[in-house]
Amino acid sequence: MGFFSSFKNLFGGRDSPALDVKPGEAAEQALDNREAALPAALREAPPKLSAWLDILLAGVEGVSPLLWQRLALLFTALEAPPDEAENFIGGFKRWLENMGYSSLGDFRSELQYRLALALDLEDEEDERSRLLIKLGEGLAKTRANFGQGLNALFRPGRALDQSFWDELEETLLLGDVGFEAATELTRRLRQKLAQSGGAGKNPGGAGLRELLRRELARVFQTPRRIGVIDPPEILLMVGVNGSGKTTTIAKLAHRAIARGKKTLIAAGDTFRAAAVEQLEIWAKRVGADFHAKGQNADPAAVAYEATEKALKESYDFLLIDTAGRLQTKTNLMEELEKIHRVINRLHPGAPQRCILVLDANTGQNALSQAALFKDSGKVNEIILTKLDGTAKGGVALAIAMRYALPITFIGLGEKMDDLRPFDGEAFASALLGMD
Ligand SMILES: Nc1nc2c(ncn2[C@@H]2O[C@H](COP(=O)(O)OP(=O)(O)OP(=O)(O)O)[C@@H](O)[C@H]2O)c(=O)[nH]1
Ligand SMILES: [Mg+2]
Repeated sequence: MGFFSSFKNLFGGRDSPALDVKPGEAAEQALDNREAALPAALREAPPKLSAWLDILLAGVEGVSPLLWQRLALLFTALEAPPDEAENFIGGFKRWLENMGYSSLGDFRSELQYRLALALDLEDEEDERSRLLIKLGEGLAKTRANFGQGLNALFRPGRALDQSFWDELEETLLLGDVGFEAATELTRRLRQKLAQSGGAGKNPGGAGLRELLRRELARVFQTPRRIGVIDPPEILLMVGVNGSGKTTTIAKLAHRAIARGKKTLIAAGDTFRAAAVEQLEIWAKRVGADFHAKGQNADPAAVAYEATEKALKESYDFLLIDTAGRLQTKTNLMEELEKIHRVINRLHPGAPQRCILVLDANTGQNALSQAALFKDSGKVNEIILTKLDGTAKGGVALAIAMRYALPITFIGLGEKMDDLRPFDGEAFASALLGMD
């Protein structure tokens, strides 16, 4: 949707709404004046969702009729169909109630996130800069390891001798990049310098940093995949316990629902009763439908029934949770294989996405988990969680370099809007403190 341009045109083409103000009521008059001035202020603001929100949320302290009025103004200005505004506002109200949030500070970021998704704004520059800020904050610890070492290393005048390359490798290792990736990155950087005819010359701190940034970003380039064609899109979430499968399912469902997708969540982790309950609570919070058979049920049976339901009731999206361990002695990989089989029998080609969730805190251990699941779990995508607050963010490089698996999303916190599409360029910049 040409949101920014349509927004500007709409406001540009209109006069401020006529007001019916009672004379003498100064405070009310001032308020009304402020409301009337909003379209003009929006028109003059930089074409960015965050700038518009600054204006729309002026004077809004929390959940209040004023908030709904301002959001309605945004949708009206866009000439969005009335039910779109109603759905958005209704959905957001329910979410606020469920979360128990009332003050703006608690929900502003979620509001912006939802608007960006509902209005297809994620690729806009605004969203990107928000991601960079978030990434920068999330990767602060990793960067502390990396950045200080690199600053010392990349200081002007430093000779590019063997000790330089050894130190670079060590610095990369400190950021949990792993031995293989650290050696390979150092080799590539050395080669790049040689190719540019400056093998022994130091192009200066910024030049070296930029060369390294490009090499890091290149590691994350994976071939584009064909999108899902045959709905429902079925997604199987796998990974060891505690990696973040259940919360990530909730976050993905939240994103899908914000995009208007009919979403079903299935409780295929039948290992603990609490796992089923936890997922049900999440489903309610994000407004997804839920299918479960309780604790100890056969996970493949849950997956089968959920797929049947999703096909029969025309769901767009089905997310299936799985356990990181099993009650019986059955091998976890055999169990996952069985789940794949039963889903595929009902819906050929599905599950289209088998996502391995890895906790960044586990560092190099995440690599062995990836090896295990990749060989036997039919994984075709990775989500890396808990990148906030870990010093081991460099593990993303090790994973991307070793396995031909795209990292699609990263977890940067526990809130619903803390799951972000992975952007290799942004990640490389954040890692090197170049945002
Ligand atoms: N800080 C942070 N915490 C996260 C993130 N993702 C998940 N968590 C937390 O990690 C913990 C485990 O998450 P779950 O989603 O329950 O993990 P799981 O893989 O389903 O675990 P099992 O069901 O035991 O196998 C929870 O406390 C989450 O809130 C993240 O990106 N950042
Ligand atoms: Mg779980």
